[in-house]
Amino acid sequence: MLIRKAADLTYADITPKSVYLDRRKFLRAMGIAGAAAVAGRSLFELATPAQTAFAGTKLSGLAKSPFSTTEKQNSYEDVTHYNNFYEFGTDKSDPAKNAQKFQTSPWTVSVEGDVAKPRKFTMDEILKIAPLEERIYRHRCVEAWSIVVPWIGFSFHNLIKLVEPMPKAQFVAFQSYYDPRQMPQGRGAGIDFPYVEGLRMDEAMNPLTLLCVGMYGETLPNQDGAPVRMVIPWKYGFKSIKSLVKIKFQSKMPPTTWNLSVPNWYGFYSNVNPNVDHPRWSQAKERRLGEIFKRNTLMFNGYGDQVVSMYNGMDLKKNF
Ligand SMILES: Nc1nc2c(c(=O)[nH]1)N[C@H]1C(S)=C(S)[C@@H](COP(=O)(O)O)O[C@H]1N2
Ligand SMILES: [Mo]
Repeated sequence: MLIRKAADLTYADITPKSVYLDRRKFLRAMGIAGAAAVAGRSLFELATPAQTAFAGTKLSGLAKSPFSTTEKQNSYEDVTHYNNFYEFGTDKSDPAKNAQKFQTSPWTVSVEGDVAKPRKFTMDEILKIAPLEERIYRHRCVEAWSIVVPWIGFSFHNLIKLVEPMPKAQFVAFQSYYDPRQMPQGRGAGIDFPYVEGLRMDEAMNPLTLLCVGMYGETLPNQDGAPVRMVIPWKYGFKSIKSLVKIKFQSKMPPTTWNLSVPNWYGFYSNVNPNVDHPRWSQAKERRLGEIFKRNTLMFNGYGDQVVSMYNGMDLKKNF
C-alpha cells in the first residue's frame, strides 16, 4: 500500500471538487486518525476516530442560492442548542448533550424501491452529486417557534435524477438511522423509531427541497442531523428528517412518524398553515428564537410562490 505523509497530500487527493477541508481541522483529524491510514480511505472515513473534529469541518466554495431569505440568521448557539431529535431525548437541550458521541462515519444512504438504478451512496458520493450551496431558509416548528438557518446542501432532485424513478413512483419514503445503544434516550420519547417521513414525488422534486449536509459553513453538528438530512422549508419542521439512511420510491403514500403517533394531529402534508390550528399550538403566530414578540406565521412559511401550484384544487384543511 502506498503510504504518504500528511504534508504530501493535496486537497485534490481527498476531497470532492466543491468541498475543501479547513487545513488546520484536517490536520487535527489526521493526527488522530493516523497519517498511515490515509491511502485509499475516504474523506469521511478519515475522520472516524475524530468525529467531533470532523463534525465541525469547514465547507467552502459554496454557491449562493437565489432561494435564500435575507432575514436575520439565528445564532449558531441557538440552532445547535434548541433541537428536536427525539432519538437523543425530548428536551430541547438533550440532543446537544446526548449526540456528541454519535458515530456518523462511515455512513451510507440506501436508495431503493421503484427506481431503475437503486444504489447505496457513501457520504463522499453524496458530496459529489451536485455543487454545494448555502441556503438560508426559515424553519418553522409545529410548536410555534421558528429559526433562520444557513443550511448547506443541494436540491434533492439532483439525487432523484441519478436513480431514475419509474412512473409508478408517486411518493418518497425517508428513514432515519436508529441504534438504541447509541440513542438510549429515545426509548422514553413516546414515538416509534426509526423515525420515518415522506413526500409526494412533486414535493420531492421541488427545487426548494434540500438534501442537507451542513450549516453555518461547516458539516452538520450531530444534534442537527449529521451527516445528512432533509430540509423542506414550507412544511413544519418534523418533515425535515435527520440522519438519513434510507430513501425509498414507491406508489403508496408512506407512513410518517408523527401521523402514526397521533393521526388526527399530524397529517401527511403538514404544510405550514396559519389557518389550521394544531390542538396544542395555535399556528397563527410564532416566536422567532431570540425575539420577545410573536410574529404572524406566513402561509407555506412564506414559500407560497414556489409551492402553491402543487396544491391546486386540494382542500388544505382536510389535507393538513
Ligand atoms: N430523526 C429525526 N428527525 C427529526 C426529528 C426527530 O426527532 N428525529 N425532529 C423533527 C422536528 S420536530 C424538527 S422541528 C426538526 C428540528 O431540526 P433542528 O433541531 O436541526 O432545528 O427536526 C425534525 N427531524
Ligand atoms: Mo418540530
